[in-house]
Amino acid sequence: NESVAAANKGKSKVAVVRGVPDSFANALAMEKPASPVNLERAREQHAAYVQILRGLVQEVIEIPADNQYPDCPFIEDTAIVIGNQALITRPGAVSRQGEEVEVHHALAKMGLKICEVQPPGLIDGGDVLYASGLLFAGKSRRTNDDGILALTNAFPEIGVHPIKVAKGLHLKSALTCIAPRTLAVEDNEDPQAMFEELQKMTAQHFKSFQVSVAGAANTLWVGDTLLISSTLAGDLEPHFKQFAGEVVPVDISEFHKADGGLTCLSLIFEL
Ligand code: CIR
Repeated sequence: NESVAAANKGKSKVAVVRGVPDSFANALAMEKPASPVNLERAREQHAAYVQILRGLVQEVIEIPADNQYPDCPFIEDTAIVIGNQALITRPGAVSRQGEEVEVHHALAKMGLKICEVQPPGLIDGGDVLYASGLLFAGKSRRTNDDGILALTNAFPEIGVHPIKVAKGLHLKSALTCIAPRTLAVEDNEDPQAMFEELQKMTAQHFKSFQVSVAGAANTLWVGDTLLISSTLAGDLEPHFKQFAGEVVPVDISEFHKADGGLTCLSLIFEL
């Protein structure tokens, strides 16, 4: 979106992250992981992820963990920020409702314009893809029509395309943007159907890069750098290289155990 791009000119990139609570082993997971979450390793991996972000953005803001919310490191789900507007979500999982309160405070302090999702709306940021000026929202087990309506009202100048997420957790579990008009798409039936739906709505606006490993299409594109999961997408590093100046494999295996990917662990925007 050109008006958003113009408004962002001269601004600096900020990442907001949230620490790993002692309760992290109780984070939600669709399937019980093969080995239990190792809290110490999760904290090391989180610190390494934050360190990488420090090299890619001007400022990293860390919100302390809250033991009451085992899933709180997955901060992406609690807000959608575009330009100077933030939509504070109502997370779709009941155990996660309340995580957004501290994020609301932090974003308000930064001077962002804030609006909130009202009940019965539910939306997780993991279902929101902002790619090449277009906004897509997964209609998933976590995000409902009222949540998508709240997103539409928060960003009226952009307009939102809803996409059905039948199987996975979130829209961005299956596809993410890796370069201008280019999406990494998991090579499975459901993600392929989502990509086709997306193409229909946008008159073939996007190219796709097919990713064969489950979860490996969740990448994080910051500036000219693409973060990929070292454990899921490490073998694909040479292929990803055609899209970005630099590809950085990051080990977040402990977060994968709780269905988390690279996008989930931060909110990144221009301020
Ligand atoms: C959850 O089930 O909500 C967390 N265990 C994982 C959230 C992952 N977030 C994301 O993909 N944006």
